[in-house]
Amino acid sequence: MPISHAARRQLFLDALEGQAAVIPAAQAMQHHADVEFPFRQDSDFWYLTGFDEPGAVALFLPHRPETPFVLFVPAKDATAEVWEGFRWGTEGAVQQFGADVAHPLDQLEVLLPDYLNGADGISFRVGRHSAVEPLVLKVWAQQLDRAPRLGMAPRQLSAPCPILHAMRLRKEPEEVERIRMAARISAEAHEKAREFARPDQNEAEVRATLEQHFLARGTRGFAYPSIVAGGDNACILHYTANNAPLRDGDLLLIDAGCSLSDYYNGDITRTFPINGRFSGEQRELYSLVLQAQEAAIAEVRPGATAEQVHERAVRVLVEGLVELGLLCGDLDGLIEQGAYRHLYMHRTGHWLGLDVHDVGAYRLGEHHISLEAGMVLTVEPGLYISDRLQPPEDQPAIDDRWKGIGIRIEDDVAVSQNGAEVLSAEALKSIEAMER
Ligand SMILES: [Mn+2]
Repeated sequence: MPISHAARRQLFLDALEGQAAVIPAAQAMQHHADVEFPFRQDSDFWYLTGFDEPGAVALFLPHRPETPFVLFVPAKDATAEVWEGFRWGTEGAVQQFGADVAHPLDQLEVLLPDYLNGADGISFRVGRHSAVEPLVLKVWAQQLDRAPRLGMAPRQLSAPCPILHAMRLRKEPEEVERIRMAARISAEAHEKAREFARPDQNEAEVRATLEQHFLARGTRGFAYPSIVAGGDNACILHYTANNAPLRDGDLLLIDAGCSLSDYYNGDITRTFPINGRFSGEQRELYSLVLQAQEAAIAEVRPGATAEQVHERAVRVLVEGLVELGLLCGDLDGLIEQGAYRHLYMHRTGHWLGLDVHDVGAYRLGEHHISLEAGMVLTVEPGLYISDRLQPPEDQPAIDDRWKGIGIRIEDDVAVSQNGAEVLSAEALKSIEAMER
């Protein structure tokens, strides 16, 4: 079954309860001079429309049941299309994308007041859409001004995110299938990169291998800037320079995933010895991270929480670090005080979907969100012992033999009816598979 944007729109319209929603597309972004970045659609807009042109605006109007879905799109323009490519125009918006009515973008300002008239409220995310926000606020202000005479006006401006992001957090089976595909292609790229990598290459060559595979497999390319980090560079969590030589004896950490044509993403991290053999210290730490990751994945099931998954990883890591003499103190005390954070400073995972760090709450107040079948999250513990690392006063100094080691192992995991499915399992991670 293909993904049904129409079914999502119906659910969204029902949940709006009489409020009108204004959901803008992403704008084209300038790279330099008259050159733009490759276009990336806004995920909320994409989720509801599947329409991939910049600058468009979708209206959801439950108070107008005859025409609840209105699209404003870039107008057909023969000259512009010669330079920038095909546009669907208003006819395509209706025929291909199911809009009840479509208008050229330049009519938004004139027509928006009328469309929003009669709604109980306006649902619009402030702070994110600088081109559309002044218009929405102006229309609302005008309606409030006229309310005493008209006898009605939208009473509130609300955020669409709680509705929309609760929907996006719970993936349809067709979405899990797409993430499975993204994870598979990403896993293939990791396998290729590990087979390719050798001492004295540059990080950039390994990056090229990964991204060559993403493109050859028909994806849009990387989902986020690939991290190809040899040795100490692996201790920079968002390292993207990817231009240092790979040294014999170092580990190589690769955090990379592709984005499919419909924007579903893979997000995988693997770490392996560049020369094909772990040193003793590398092996100790790698097997500890792997043990933590497998224990954390084993926690993923309906009814558990992302917090429990994180806590499990932390407990295994801290236990192992105490055993290795890299932490000292009482296990529970170390965990409670976060005394491990100089070695493991990030969370164990995040939701994964149309955004790599996907939308959806992790907690509501004090209540942690329970995992449900159809949710997809990453599980990615790590350990980072930089050359520059200064442990806190009350923790042991770290011997040089442990320095310059950064390890993370990350898989994409779908919550299933009775447990979990590792979508990225085709990227190997056993100690034996990492060596050659
Ligand atoms: Mn991740």
